[in-house]
Amino acid sequence: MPHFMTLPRHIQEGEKLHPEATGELSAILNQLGLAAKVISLEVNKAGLVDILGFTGDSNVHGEQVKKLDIFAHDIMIKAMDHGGHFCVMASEEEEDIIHIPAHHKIGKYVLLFDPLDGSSNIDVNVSIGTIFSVYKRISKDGKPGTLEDCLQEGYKQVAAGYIVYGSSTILVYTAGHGVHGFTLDPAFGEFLLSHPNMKIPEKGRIYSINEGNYKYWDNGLKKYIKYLQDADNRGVKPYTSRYIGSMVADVHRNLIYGGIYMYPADKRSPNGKLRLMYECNPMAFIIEAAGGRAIDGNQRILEVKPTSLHQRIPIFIGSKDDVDMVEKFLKEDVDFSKSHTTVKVH
Ligand code: P6P
Repeated sequence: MPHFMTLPRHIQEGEKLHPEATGELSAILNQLGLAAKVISLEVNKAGLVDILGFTGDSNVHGEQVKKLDIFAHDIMIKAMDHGGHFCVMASEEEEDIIHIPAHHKIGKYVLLFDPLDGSSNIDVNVSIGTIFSVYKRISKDGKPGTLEDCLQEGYKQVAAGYIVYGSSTILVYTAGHGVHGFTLDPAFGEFLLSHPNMKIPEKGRIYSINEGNYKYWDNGLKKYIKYLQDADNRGVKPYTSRYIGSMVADVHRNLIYGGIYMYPADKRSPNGKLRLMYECNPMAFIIEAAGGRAIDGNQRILEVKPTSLHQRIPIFIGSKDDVDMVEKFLKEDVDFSKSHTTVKVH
């Protein structure tokens, strides 16, 4: 791996390989890298807020101390609203679409993002993440973007990525030519290529789901989870359960080790919990680009026709064989009780 392969250099070299690239997407990705560095700095001192006397709504400098997810939202807006790349944006933290300020040039891209997913984990120092999704506009150039620009199927994304703020800060993105991971070197504030051409193992041994909801699950899902737990009875290495409560961290681990993350519909949440436009679509775009799958139980996440900005959707995402298997249980409601289960074990 070439030394000192920074995010800007990697994007620029990627551009040379793809003449159709306009260089604008590169500028967008570089700006997102800048926003990630600023958010990472703040996230990494979150625990110090109380110790350093940053109490309540104002800190020692008399500045307004915002909740970290609002801070992350503001940073994403400030970093992205003036480059002339976007016609409209949308955030998990904002009910309506976000227009580009009148005095800024209106661009031809659309940005949707979850500024800080898993923010309830901040107070207990558990990994959290930022997720972003980029589309080309479909409305008339030169005018402010529209809600329709934001409500496009996931397969139309031109780029997607996430930043996971964990033991280190890692930015993972795809612009349709492979999935690439960069680790932030805090010594000089650069993202350096650490995971080139990421591919998710075809089959994993990790499943991620909130088992506290077990009694609300459909029978097919209950049977699938029991099937995983009995893997050793079939001479297969048993699966292990890993659930951090932060989708970006769980999906990132499964991207590297293999496995499946699930947030299903259940009797209490008929559409699951995760948001389609700025959580499931970008993560599905990345995982499919890395050779995995992402479904809502019936169809590819990326083919779901969006109906509203903050709509929720069930998601089963990860290693191809694992998603194939849960799909079988969800659709065939496999009769697990029979010793010779009809589900073929790979
Ligand atoms: P639960 C965080 O709030 C989040 O959106 C995902 O990052 C995470 O996987 C999930 O919700 C956790 O939800 O209901 O299991 O606590």
